[in-house]
Amino acid sequence: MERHITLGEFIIENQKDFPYAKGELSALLSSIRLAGKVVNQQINKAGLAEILGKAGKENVQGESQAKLDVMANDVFVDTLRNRGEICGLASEELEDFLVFDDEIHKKAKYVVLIDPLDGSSNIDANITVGTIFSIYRRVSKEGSPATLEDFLQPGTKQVAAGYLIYGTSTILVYTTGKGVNGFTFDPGIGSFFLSHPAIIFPPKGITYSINEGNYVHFPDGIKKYIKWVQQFDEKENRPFTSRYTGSLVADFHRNMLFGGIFLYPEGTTAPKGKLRLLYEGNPMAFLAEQAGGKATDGFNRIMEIEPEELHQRVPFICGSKEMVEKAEEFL
Ligand code: AHM
Ligand code: MG
Repeated sequence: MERHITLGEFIIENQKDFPYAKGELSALLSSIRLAGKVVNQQINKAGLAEILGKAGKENVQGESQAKLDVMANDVFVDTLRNRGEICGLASEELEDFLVFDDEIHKKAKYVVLIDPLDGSSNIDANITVGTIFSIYRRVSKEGSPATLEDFLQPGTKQVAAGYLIYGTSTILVYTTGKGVNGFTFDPGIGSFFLSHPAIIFPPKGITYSINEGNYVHFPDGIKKYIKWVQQFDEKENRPFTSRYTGSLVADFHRNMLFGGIFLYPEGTTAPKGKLRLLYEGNPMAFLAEQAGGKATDGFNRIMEIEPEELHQRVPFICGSKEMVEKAEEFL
């Protein structure tokens, strides 16, 4: 039987890529893996455990929280707090970042930003959702509590980023800046196994993902681009195919495997787009670039944008490099 590499083995094996590392990043990735397993298990039995539906509260962005949003947030916060690898955490579900300031955490080098359950409006319909994470080295002094500056770093400073996709299988995809690898969870064994080594974004594809219901609100360039993808051109395989789930993780994952472009532009109802720079845009941009794809707000590389606030939104165009460059020509 072919021997499959577990995520744990892979993390340890690749630790040597970080000459300064003392294993904290590996331990942190292992904590994320553990939290992901717990969330996966909860999601799988959600219909039985009466944890579907709304929590009856809104998050800081004024969006109503699903019970599973709250559950996933608590699992990640508790799991990462219980271990000593980070000094602070920011989440889509929390207005302010959390400072873990007992002695062991204060000495930690890293901070984490997460969207604990992305696409959660889909969950009650049993459609794919995900968890997105982004990891930075702190800029504040080790030994002191984490500060806002630790979280407001441009995406180029990310040490690692990734997502869990809870789909037909559960897959953890991550990068530490040396390519992108995906690991499928085997629920019988309880481990993630390397199933998608060295993922490469096809340079172009025939799929576009956008919430076209917002068409009237889009800038002219985006409207023209949409008309262009729908135009007949046999040589270029147009019209392209439209695929949009309402879960960024799912749309991104499909496009990365098969080639495609995802767009969430600004519009009159969402002047800066909907997606959040720090825990949606940047981690996905890091993965996209590491796989040979591209991510832009239309004019700037996503990862070079200087963040100003924790829950900042950003127009987001991401996918196969040639497709993103074509879209930029229209803007
Ligand atoms: P969420 O983090 O609150 O789930 O919102 C982000 C999600 C993305 O996963 C998805 O791409 C987008 O919102 C869909 O938005 P819309 O319903 O406006 O098309
Ligand atoms: Mg989200």
